Amino acid sequence: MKLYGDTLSPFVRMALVTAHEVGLGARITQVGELVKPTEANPKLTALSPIGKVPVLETDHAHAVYDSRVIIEYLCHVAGNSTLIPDDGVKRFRVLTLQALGQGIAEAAVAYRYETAARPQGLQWTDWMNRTRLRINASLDELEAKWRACLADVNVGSIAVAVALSYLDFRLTDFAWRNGRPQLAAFHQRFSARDSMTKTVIGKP
Ligand SMILES: N[C@@H](CCC(=O)N[C@@H](CS)C(=O)NCC(=O)O)C(=O)O
Repeated sequence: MKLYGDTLSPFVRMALVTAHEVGLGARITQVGELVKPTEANPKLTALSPIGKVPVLETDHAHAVYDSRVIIEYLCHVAGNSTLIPDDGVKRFRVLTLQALGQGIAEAAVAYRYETAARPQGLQWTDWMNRTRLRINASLDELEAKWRACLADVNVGSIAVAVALSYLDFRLTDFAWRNGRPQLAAFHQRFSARDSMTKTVIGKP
C-alpha cells in the first residue's frame, strides 16, 4: 500500500499511527508529496480530485481518502475492532472523540495557512480570533469530559494525540498545556507509544 503525504500533515500522521497500531506499518510505503493550498499537485489530483494528503493507494490500485476513511480501511484490513469498537455506545463516543481531534487539527492547519502562507495585509483577524476560540474550547472540552475515552488506544485518542503534537510543532503560542494537566499527562503518555515515536513530525 502507498500512503501519499508526510508527517508534517497531522492527517497523514493519524493514518500512519493507525497503521502501526494495527500492525500494518511495514506494509505501507510512504510517498512524500508537496502540497500547497494555492496550487494543485497533479500526482495527487490524479488520485483524488480534492488534491489533499493523505491518499492511500491500495494493493489493488484503488485510491482511498480522506484520513478517516483510510483509518477505517486500515482497521478493516487488519481485522482490528478495538480502535473503532463495534459496541454502539463506545463506537460513537470514540468516533466523536475522533471528530474532536480532527476538528482541532483542521482548525490548526487552516490557522497555520492563514498566518504563515496568506500574504500580509490579507489576513482576517476576526476569523483568526474565532479559530483560536474554537481550538481552545475544544481543548477545554477534552480536559473536562474525555478522560475515560482518552485512556484507551482508539481512533479518537490517536487523533487527539496527533493534533496536540501538531500544535506543539506549528502553533507554540497556543501554550495548550496551561490549565490542562489531564490533557498534558495524556499527551506525554501517548507520545511514548511506538506508533508515535516511529512517526515523529518531519521525519520520513
Ligand atoms: N479532511 C482531510 C484533510 C486533509 C488536509 O487538510 N490535508 C492538508 C495537509 S495537512 C492538505 O493536503 N492541504 C493541501 C491543500 O489544501 O491543497 C483529511 O482528513 O484527510
